[in-house]
Amino acid sequence: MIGVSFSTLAICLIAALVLAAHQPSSASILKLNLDLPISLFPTPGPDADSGAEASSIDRFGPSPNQWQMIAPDANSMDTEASTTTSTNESSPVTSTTTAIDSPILPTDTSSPPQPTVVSAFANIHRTKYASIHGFVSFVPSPAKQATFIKIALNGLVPNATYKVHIHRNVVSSLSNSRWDCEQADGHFDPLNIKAAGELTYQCDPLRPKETCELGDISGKFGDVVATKYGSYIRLIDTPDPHLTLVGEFGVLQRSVVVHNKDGQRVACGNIAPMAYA
Ligand SMILES: [Cu+2]
Repeated sequence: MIGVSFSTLAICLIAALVLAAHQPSSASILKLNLDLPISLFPTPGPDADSGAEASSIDRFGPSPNQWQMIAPDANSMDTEASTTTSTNESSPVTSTTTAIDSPILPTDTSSPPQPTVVSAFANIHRTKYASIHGFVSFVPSPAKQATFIKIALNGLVPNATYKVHIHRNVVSSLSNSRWDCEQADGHFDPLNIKAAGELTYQCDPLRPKETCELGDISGKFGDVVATKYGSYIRLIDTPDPHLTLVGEFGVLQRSVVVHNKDGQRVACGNIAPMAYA
């Protein structure tokens, strides 16, 4: 009997020790439970969106420790909301929503204003027929009712005569860096002057609108005649009253072709924007 009683006493003693060992852990859990109501339900402030912020975080299941870190931010939001309310009494909630929840979005979704082309320029390139270089520029007159044309060329045959036209299409270079002016297609003739009399076409500079293709620069202003050095430069002092940069009679995205006396296309280049306003 004594042996059994001793054994029972020993078991009771061990059980008491085990219970004592678990006591701190129980206290810790109790403390955590006491803390949770404070951190999970922050003190309501004037800002309803602080609660919305808490709800969105709650969906991702944060631990109580995370809430302890979040809580100060929520408080600072409340402070910010209070500040906003004091400065903007009419719509405090809207202001706070913008400050906290709205992503950064562009305020203006319309496309930026397009620049206006104020002049155009054709770089003139060589071909397999000749090594002519230069440019032809187009600058509107101050009232933009007419266009000044400037031509500068070199590499011409000395004292030879050439014609310069605006052609309908753009051109491109070949693999040997010589340009293919056949791509330019026909003359720029939006008024169909030549269609009225293909074989009898005769440009009269005194009646350009009625008798000249719009792109017939040499017909309206005279041929290019090279110097003895094979160069040519001219600012045509009378602006062309019918050419424009853009629109129905616009020269942009077309090409300039230089013909020799046989009509061969010996140089050409595309008319591109040169300057913007
Ligand atoms: Cu031509």
